[in-house]
Amino acid sequence: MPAFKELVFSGVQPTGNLHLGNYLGAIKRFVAMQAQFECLYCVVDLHAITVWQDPAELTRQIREVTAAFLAAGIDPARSVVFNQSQVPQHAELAWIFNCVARLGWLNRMTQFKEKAGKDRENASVGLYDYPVLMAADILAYRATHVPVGEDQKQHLELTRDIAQKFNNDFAGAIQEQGHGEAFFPITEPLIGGPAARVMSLRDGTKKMSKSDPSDYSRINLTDDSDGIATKVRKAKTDAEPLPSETAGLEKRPEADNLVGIFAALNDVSREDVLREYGGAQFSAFKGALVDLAVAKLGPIGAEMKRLVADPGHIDAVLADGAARAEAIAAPNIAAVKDIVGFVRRR
Ligand code: AQP
Repeated sequence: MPAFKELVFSGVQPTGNLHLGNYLGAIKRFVAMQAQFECLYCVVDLHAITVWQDPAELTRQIREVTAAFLAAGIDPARSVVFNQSQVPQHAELAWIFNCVARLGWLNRMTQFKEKAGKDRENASVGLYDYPVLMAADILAYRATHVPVGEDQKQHLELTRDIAQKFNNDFAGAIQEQGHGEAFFPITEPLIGGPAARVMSLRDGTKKMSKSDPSDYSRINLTDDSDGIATKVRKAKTDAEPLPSETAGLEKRPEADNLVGIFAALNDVSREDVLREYGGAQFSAFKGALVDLAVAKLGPIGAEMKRLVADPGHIDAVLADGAARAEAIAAPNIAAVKDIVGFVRRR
């Protein structure tokens, strides 16, 4: 595999209720990556409409996710911050990838099965095709690294399969046109840390999710201190005190979840947390977790509120990011069209 320039891409859907899972599994890590990589962070509005979105709400939520990016510490001068629908190359490449990806591959995607539920016949074609668009999002930039939560692992494997198949199917043209052995990198998923999968506060076996009907299942980034405190205090736990070692968290999903959240918020490991709180009752541990969560999330929520009050500024950030994103994607997609054999305007 030839060496590709290191580039990070990731996205978040503007589908409301941005929560602690989105923050710890994704956005907080996006911020950290800026020190090491050139990064593109995308508000994936084309993905959002795979399920019905009220138009006015969608507009509001695109700005709110952008505000969350900025409030959390993504620097739009350094990283490219934009919304997907402003860069037409995502949809263009998705169509070409629709013709590379196989039905059998998509049929295995568990997220579609979960999201479509029993009424599969009534799900949108877009929801089924979601992972192909995600591959296009990443590969339009020939991104080499993608930080995501664990729930996206299977989709990233599909991205790798699509890149590999495209490189194989078009190997001759890729070589002839001077791109070497492969046009697309085999993207590296960056999944990890103590909060790769943050679970619901009401049920430690279910992922914390935007669409959970219970607001007590998640901490929203816009929750105020009282809201955060109430939700942490009401979080489901068991009757035992915290163990001193991580092995003691096995088969205790709620305890494991709260310890993981504490560790991720404080940039330490589960082991470090248990070294300090092993033997503590949940009432004491939850008190410490409330203080930590309010200290870390309070300023982000406040800054989000300040930023969304100025939609003109947010829209300008997105427009600038979209122009910079398109400047990277456009030559890549032009090259893909040549590789595939399309005749194009020059
Ligand atoms: N619970 C989670 N723990 C860790 N990471 C998570 N992510 C989502 N939930 C968790 C990560 O957040 C990023 C953005 O997610 P998304 O907006 O693209 O959509 P999603 O994964 O579908 O988010 P939800 O909350 O789970 O939405 P619904 O309820 O609609 O299914 C991704 O990197 C994701 O891994």
